[in-house]
Amino acid sequence: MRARCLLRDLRDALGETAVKTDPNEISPYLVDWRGRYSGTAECVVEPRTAQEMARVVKTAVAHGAAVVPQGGNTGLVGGGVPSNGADGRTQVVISMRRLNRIREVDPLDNVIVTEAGVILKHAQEAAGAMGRLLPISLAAEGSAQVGGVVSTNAGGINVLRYGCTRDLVLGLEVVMADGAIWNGLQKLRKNNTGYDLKQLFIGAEGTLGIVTAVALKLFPLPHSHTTTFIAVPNPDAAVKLLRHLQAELGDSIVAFELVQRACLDLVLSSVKDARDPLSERSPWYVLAEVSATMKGLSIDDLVEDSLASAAEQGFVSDAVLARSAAQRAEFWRLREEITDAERRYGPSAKHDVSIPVSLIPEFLAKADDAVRSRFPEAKPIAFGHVGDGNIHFNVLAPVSDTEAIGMVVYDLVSNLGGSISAEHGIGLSKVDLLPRYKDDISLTLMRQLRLTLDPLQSFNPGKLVHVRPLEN
Ligand code: 2HG
Ligand code: ZN
Repeated sequence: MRARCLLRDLRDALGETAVKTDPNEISPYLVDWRGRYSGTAECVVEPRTAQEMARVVKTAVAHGAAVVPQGGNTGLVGGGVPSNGADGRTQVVISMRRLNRIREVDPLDNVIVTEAGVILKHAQEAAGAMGRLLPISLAAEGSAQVGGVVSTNAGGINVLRYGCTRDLVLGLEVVMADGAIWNGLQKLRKNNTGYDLKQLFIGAEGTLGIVTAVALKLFPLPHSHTTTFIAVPNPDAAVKLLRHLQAELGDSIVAFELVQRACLDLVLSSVKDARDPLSERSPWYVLAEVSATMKGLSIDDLVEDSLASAAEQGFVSDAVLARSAAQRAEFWRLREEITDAERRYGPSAKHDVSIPVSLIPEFLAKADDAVRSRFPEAKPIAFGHVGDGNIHFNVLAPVSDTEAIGMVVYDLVSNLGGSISAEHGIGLSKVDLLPRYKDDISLTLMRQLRLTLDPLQSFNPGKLVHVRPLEN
């Protein structure tokens, strides 16, 4: 009876077609793309404006239902799908799909304002059409949406040069738990009038409010790129190579990705037409991208000279520069296909961790040893954004071993002063682990914030942080 009223009120608020209940139609919204997390929902709603979003929230709250905002459903921690453990409450999935207007691209203020459901790639293209760069870039950018990028504080490949999403957001529009629309969509680079409220919602995984629009910083488009696929003997050499290149080329190094040979093998064996760019096998590789924002610079020559001197010092065993846009795309495809190739191979335990860059070699050696000795069948494969200390230490292993492997890896990360989530977030996958690795004062503050901004716990229940400490 209650659910029928909820549906009727949602339809009154949004119109018939924007409230979906057909099981076939809504089933893709109830499970994450890896098939690891799923739950049930009364319906999927598709608001088209912030005002409609406010109506959805008010209606759901009035019925005691919970709302689960969902963007492109490309997340890796189960943050965007309904949970099974929402205390038996009715859940409404909010698809951001139709909230998809680019409101403004302003090349003078270097700002783009997009709604939350805009696909990241479309936002990049809109900025590019005005001669500007939106630097947030990740493998899932063809389906990830801006609202999800903000709500997970996504990282990606360009963090080394441009920072993560948190550093790139100038303003937000957010629907609060009481249905109020907070217009914090400012374009200012400086605003020292108290708490930086937008930061609360960035990386909050939809637990404090629902982001409906975002103002993001834009940058000059680079005039040229040099992309190079480099064989390195070990991770220690990769870190030394990074510092060597930075000393010579400064912050023109945009991306610096580490790839273990096992990742390349996975991609080569499952991606059509993929081929090894180098003739000899190497245990580790770096994919680096250097870009020049100044006109007329021949960076290929500078990069070649720097790689030659790095080779003399033993940091590089071989390297090849992309000689065309197609080859550049090919190098990046080898890196970006790792996640899909890993999924095709079978189940894996994912560890999206952050470590001080200097400790990455120690972490990789210790984690590899610890996992292989305790789980002889498991196969660690490591890759990631070594330039900013973010390693994806994934382990091909049965789902039943995921938790135990996680404990081994995360304890090591914690002992090295790292974080159990660098860029993917907490979602459902790490919500029970967070109290083990985060200090009590932080947890208390997070709970207080959550209860203050969403007293009835209507936003994305069961994700990110439990509002009450877990019983031991
Ligand atoms: C990447 O860096 C993504 O490609 C996905 O963050 C990482 O699949 C993963 O674990
Ligand atoms: Zn990543």
